[in-house]
Amino acid sequence: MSISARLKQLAVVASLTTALGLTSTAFADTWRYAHEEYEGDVQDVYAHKFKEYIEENSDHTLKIYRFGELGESDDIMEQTQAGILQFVNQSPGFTGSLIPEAQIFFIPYLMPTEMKPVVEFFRTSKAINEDFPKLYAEKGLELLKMYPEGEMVVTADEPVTTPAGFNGKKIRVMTNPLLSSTYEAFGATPVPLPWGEVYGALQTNMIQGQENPIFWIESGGLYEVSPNLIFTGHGWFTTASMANKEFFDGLSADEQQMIRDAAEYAFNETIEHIDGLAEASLEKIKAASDDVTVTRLSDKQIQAFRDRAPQVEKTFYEMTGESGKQLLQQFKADLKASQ
Ligand code: 6CS
Repeated sequence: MSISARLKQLAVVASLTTALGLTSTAFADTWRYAHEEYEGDVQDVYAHKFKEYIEENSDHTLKIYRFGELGESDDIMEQTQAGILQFVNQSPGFTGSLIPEAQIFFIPYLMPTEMKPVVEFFRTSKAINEDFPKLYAEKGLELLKMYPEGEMVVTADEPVTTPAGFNGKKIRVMTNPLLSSTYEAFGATPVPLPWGEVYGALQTNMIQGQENPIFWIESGGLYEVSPNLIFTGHGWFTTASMANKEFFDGLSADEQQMIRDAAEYAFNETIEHIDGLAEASLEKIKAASDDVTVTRLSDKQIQAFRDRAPQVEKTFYEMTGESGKQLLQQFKADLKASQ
């Protein structure tokens, strides 16, 4: 068959497909999903469970890209908004610069430190499951799940127990402005950096500390260059999985439901994975290094940091206006209901 005859034949197939209401998604596709972490880390567990469900319940395959394979967190978000990737897992620590309301997770001492009520909150919260999807949709994103990864722990060049102890210390923060305000309120000098620069900056003493969940402090080897772990109890590392909205809207209702079910399945499996993960990771860190110290602030010491939370809340209102105010009200009501 000549090339022009073949092209004509393809055009007929394409118009028939459209006439029958079939989209390209009726065929087996390879979808692309990028996240921010390494093999076996929490986002990687979530991604593989999501993949497992999709591949068992459809003809599609999911190709997963880990940290660094396609760039930094902001790069994979750009690629998703541009439709190059169908799915992305990006944490509000970075999304906060795109969606100011996502910075709500950086108001300190909003969330309890215990895991059970935190998980219940993510499962049942209207703010999380109804209000946030609308905010993400405005940026061309279909929010699938927000989920916790672990309690935030600060690491520094010495054990810090008071806001004065942070004076003069440069502490790395993820790149959203509210988190900088939190560390300013805590007495430190915040330094926003993408993840790829954190280890080197600690090693060369360009920064003197950072915050992250314990599993990440272990898997990223942060304890090697920032060995003093400080449990301040001020928040949880939260992350989110989402799809390019145009891609998602173009799928059939059944496929959209299958993707939502995959996200639900991945959420439940990930919650099981993080249960006990912080404790196990801390044991690994202690076994690997004699330099590590662990400081758990007393209630009185925590109060000195907690007293600084209202000024961060005020900054959140200034950054987000009426929309942020309503979201925070709902967020607090949902937290109360989940405890
Ligand atoms: O601190 C960060 O930037 C990274 N922390 C975690 C737990 N996951 C990914 C993120 O990029």
